[in-house]
Amino acid sequence: MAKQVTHSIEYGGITLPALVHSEASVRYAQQSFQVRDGDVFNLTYPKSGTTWMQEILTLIHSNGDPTLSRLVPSWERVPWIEQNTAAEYLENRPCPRLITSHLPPTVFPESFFSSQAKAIYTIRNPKDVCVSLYYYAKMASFLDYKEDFGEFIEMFCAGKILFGSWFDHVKAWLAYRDRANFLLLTYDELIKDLRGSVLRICQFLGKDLDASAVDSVVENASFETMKGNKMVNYSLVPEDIMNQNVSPFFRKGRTNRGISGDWRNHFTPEQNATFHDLYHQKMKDVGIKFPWDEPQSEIHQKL
Ligand code: PPS
Repeated sequence: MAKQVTHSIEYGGITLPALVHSEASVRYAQQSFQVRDGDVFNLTYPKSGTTWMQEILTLIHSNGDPTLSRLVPSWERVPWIEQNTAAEYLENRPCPRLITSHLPPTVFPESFFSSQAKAIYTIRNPKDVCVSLYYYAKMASFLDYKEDFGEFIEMFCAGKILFGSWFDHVKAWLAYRDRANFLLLTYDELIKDLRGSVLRICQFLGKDLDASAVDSVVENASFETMKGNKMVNYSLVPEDIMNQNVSPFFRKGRTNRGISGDWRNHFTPEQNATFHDLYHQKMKDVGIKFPWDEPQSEIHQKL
């Protein structure tokens, strides 16, 4: 299916959708935005749990009270620093400011690196990111789409995609993982144990929530609640920009609780083996075991 894609912009070697970014907005983020020690950043490569963390952070900072989550769109509560509206939303906001970004460190606000601001980096199985992005590209006017999934994987692997290569993004941010103000989480562990993850985040942020407040965070950040909340499910975005009849922003997992491992329904064994070879080659020096890591030999045995 041919799709008319709205244009994109280039900044510092990465491509961003022109719909909500400009060269000036990304330059402002990188060079002018003044990070404060009380700021909390939600960092992700796209389709890795950004919206989920926007909701979790909002709810933790409201001590589990869902009022704000139900009244204000997620992109205003936890705005992207690189988007055109960042200054308007953030400059006069008191701390703690909750801020989202898909930017890699190379173009991230320079003042962050000398600050005490906290950052949570959420990483998801890249094969699931690729599948999620495939459906998103199908429904969103501002993304390049290839109907053939094999071609889409090639585009993803080559990093010919908005926000650049998954491998570059992840490896660049992982270099900061030993800092005290940096928390590394995986989408997969949020799926497996949301309550335990919320408690880890609370501890990292120094937020002491009582058990009923934690329960409320978990309930209101569940897949079902978020899918039904028009302040996070992107139903406020016009259909010509995001057509959720083509594919919903919250796709339905087998369990109806979000999807971890949906790549199994999309990758052929050959595509999986090729992806794994690339993954191993690119990630061999990273030194972290992720929940999705499988021995290379097993992948090739399955062929
Ligand atoms: S974006 O466009 O980059 O902001 O997308 P992002 O929010 O990073 O990723 C969207 C995927 O996250 C899933 N999601 C959730 N899964 C489980 N539980 C909760 N609460 C939740 N919230 C968002 C969402 O369904 C997208 O994944 P896929 O696999 O496409 O469904």
